[in-house]
Amino acid sequence: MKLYTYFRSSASYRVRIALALKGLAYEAEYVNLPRGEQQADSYRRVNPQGLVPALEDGGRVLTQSLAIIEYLEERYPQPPLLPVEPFDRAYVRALAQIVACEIHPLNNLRTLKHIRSVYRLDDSGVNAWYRHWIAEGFAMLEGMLARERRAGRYCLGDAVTIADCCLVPQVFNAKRFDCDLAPYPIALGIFDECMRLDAFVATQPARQPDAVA
Ligand SMILES: N[C@@H](CCC(=O)N[C@@H](CS)C(=O)NCC(=O)O)C(=O)O
Repeated sequence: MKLYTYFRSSASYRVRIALALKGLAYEAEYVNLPRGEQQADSYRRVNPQGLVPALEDGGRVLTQSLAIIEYLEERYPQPPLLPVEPFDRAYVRALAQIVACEIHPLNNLRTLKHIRSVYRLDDSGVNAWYRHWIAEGFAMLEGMLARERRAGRYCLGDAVTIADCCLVPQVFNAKRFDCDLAPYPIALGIFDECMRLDAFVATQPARQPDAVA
């Protein structure tokens, strides 16, 4: 398998975690987002969306991190990243989608570039935008985790799921932008537990060969 990835890409980090948890080896192809390599013709031939991650398996290309993780789950089921019971599966998918649909697209590189150039926001304006959507999204996550009371060490009990694969990279992003995460103790506790696991530690941004300060 070949993973097109960028160290700071949280969507790529989700997939790196899933691959690591399942013990799947891959070759990494680095796509430098600040340099705009995601827009290059050579990469657009791999993923016309111009986004990372993309995963090549058996000569075919998969895109969109959640679809990639679900593919890995179906093709390489052990250890499972989805629970067995349908309600539980929908629950962890919902948590994953709060991150992937309600937070991440609003704070993506191309969104930030767009608001900076079209609406003439300076650094402090962009940071305020970023922190606003982190606060809204994490309040949703924390609210759901608190109301359902189903978290154990991880989002659902004591087994890592797709929800944890999404939560941890989003916490990394929030920390990078100095967001206040104190109001989300359940989410932070889960983050701390995940970061005891090699699969989350080895795949974190700073440990990637393409990482730069
Ligand atoms: N929904 C997509 C999001 C992919 C995405 O937005 N990736 C970001 C990096 S985390 C990217 O490639 N951004 C490039 C850009 O904004 O130009 C997924 O889950 O894979």
